[in-house]
Amino acid sequence: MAKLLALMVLGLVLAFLGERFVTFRQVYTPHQVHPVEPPSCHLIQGLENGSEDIDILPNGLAFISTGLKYPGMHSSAPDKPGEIFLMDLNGDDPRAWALPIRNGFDTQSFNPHGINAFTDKVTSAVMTLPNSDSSSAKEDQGGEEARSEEAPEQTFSWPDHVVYLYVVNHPQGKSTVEIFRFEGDSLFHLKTITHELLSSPGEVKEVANGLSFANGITVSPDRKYIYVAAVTSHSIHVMKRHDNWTLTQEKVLNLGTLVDNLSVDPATGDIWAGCHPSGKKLLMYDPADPPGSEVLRIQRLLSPTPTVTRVYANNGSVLQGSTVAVVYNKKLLVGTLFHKTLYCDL
Ligand SMILES: *[C@@H]1O[C@H](CO)[C@@H](O)[C@H](O)[C@H]1NC(C)=O
Ligand SMILES: *[C@@H]1O[C@H](CO)[C@@H](O)[C@H](O)[C@H]1NC(C)=O
Ligand SMILES: *[C@@H]1O[C@H](CO)[C@@H](O)[C@H](O)[C@H]1NC(C)=O
Ligand SMILES: *[C@@H]1O[C@H](CO)[C@@H](O)[C@H](O)[C@H]1NC(C)=O
Ligand SMILES: [Ca+2]
Repeated sequence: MAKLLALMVLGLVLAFLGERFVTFRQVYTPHQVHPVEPPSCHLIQGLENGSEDIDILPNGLAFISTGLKYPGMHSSAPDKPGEIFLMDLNGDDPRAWALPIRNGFDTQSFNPHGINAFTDKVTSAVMTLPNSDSSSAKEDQGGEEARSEEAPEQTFSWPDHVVYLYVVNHPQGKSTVEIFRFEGDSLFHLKTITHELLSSPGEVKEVANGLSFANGITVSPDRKYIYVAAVTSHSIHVMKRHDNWTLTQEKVLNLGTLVDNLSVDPATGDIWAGCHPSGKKLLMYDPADPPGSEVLRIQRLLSPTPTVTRVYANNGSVLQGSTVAVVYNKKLLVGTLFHKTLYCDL
């Protein structure tokens, strides 16, 4: 989202030059937010300074990046390093805690942006989740605010699998990719990738054009379609992926809101979109008139008549600047650029 904002500012400048006036008008369309909320939602304790990206493993463990700082963009904790939080979505009342990072990683300059978990099959690996009594977990999620109910001891064992977390990091304004191995209760830093291609790709092939602000990208469960959120044209583009890695556009679904990230529910194939009702409020942050949040579910996107449901909408009084919505087993997590994190039972 941050890169998106920087580009949006550029887009606005271009708009003033008359080139992209339509885009400009769309970004600034006032959008009244009427509240919508699933019956059971609450904010997650300890995750109130952004949760830009969320990735959920097939077994219900969610990784959440927090504390993104990006030039020209609001941050609610400018002096606090970023962190990666973990949540186990299998319990009734899951809580989140910061994962300690081991192996000499510079946590002070950690500024995580996008994250992706990668699971590798190996011969044998067992991971243990800390229970709620674990002293490090208690300290990390903030003392007396910790939930009083003791979670049962949980053991995450996934024989034959090792989980790696790939994190886009912006330490001191640079861009790197950090690779961590998830150790059940912490992250073990394996490697920092600093490559010139990260900032200016050399060999690239254009596979799609004409998108306005391509941001969230995801793949259909059968891997045949690519879904791209085109933020400033308020739409999702559906591309068919051919065996030779070319893409052809199948359809465009207009959603009337700034679509940020997309995720696919692996169980149903539904698409979940974190959206921004007002680009203006997001860009020019005013705590007295904050940006709102919106989550859309798109069912049967490939059919002639997809169903779009506004699952969550709020004017910013509860949740500001939603970037991502991810589901696991009828549970919904909504992340934000710099604000809180919402959990709902669907
Ligand atoms: C959300 O967008 C950011 C870029 O703004 C990207 O790094 C991240 O991976 C995206 N998350 C999802 C779930 O698509
Ligand atoms: C969020 O940031 C503020 C300002 O730095 C800080 O006081 C607060 O403790 C942070 N909250 C969490 C849960 O990290
Ligand atoms: C790639 O495959 C598609 C579908 O089979 C075909 O229409 C297209 O011409 C191919 N493009 C190239 C560059 O080979
Ligand atoms: C946002 O909604 C709440 C409750 O629905 C309302 O009390 C508040 O006045 C609204 N704020 C703005 C800025 O519209
Ligand atoms: Ca991601």
